[in-house]
Amino acid sequence: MGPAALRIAGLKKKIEIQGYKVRDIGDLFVPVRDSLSQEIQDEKFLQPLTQICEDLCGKTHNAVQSGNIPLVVGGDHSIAIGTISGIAKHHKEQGGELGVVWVDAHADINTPDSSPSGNIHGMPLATLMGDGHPELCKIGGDGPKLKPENVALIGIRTIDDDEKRVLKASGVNYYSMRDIDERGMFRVMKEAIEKVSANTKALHVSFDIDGIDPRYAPGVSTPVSGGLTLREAHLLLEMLYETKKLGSLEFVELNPYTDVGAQSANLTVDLILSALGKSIV
Ligand code: 4U7
Ligand code: MN
Ligand code: MN
Ligand code: MN
Repeated sequence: MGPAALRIAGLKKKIEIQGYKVRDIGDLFVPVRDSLSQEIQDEKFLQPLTQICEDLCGKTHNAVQSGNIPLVVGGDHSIAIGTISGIAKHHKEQGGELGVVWVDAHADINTPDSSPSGNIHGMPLATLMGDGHPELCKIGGDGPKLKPENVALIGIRTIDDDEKRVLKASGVNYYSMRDIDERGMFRVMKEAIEKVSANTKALHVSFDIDGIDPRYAPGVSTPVSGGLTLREAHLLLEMLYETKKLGSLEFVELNPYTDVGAQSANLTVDLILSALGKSIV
């Protein structure tokens, strides 16, 4: 439902007004959840998610290879496995690495062993660094897609007990809400950008809408209070645009069913515009 709400909010038109040529390639094939067997549901949709991510990987790979900027919208954050595998594959073919800024209330770095829920949307970051379900880890080729030092997690404020250990041992750069409270978004982002740019050819942003405080973005499935303000979220994306290295974007976890009117959908469109260079003056 997320992508449908963004289309109704005028996403394509608004990006075009900013001077881009936009092609909407439509929705990926996603089977209707309730039509799937009990066995597949018990496996937390691992098999359909693998197919969706393989499809998506091919599409983002094509997009970056042909010089386009893929903008992926969702939907469940599991899709980041497909999105990033395709983009990282392209940079590997060019002998370079991808840097990622991951905005989220959660750390999304659970492994199948550490996860309390088994839900794959809590595991994409670990999967992309090579620790996850084998069928997901091999999408876009064997081996890890991201190096931990090229990743920065921003806005985290709820992490499972075992996941904390995984996060600390991972080598990923992370900035919790506490860090943003203390240092402000500007200084946090300056440092995060320095870290993820140092050894990379291009940057990608994986933006989970639940990173924003639910008073601004209620339309998510797993709201956590104490999140980013509207302006903090815009500043983060404005700064990423200004690096001139942002080559791909993903905005996920928008859930129109829990939205208040179209508040979160409209806000997501505005955030995407900031990431694509819209400035106040
Ligand atoms: B999202 C969780 F247990 N950590 O792994 C898990 F709290 O993509 C939540 O960031 C994951 O929205 C949230 O299931 C995934 C849980
Ligand atoms: Mn989800
Ligand atoms: Mn989240
Ligand atoms: Mn997430």
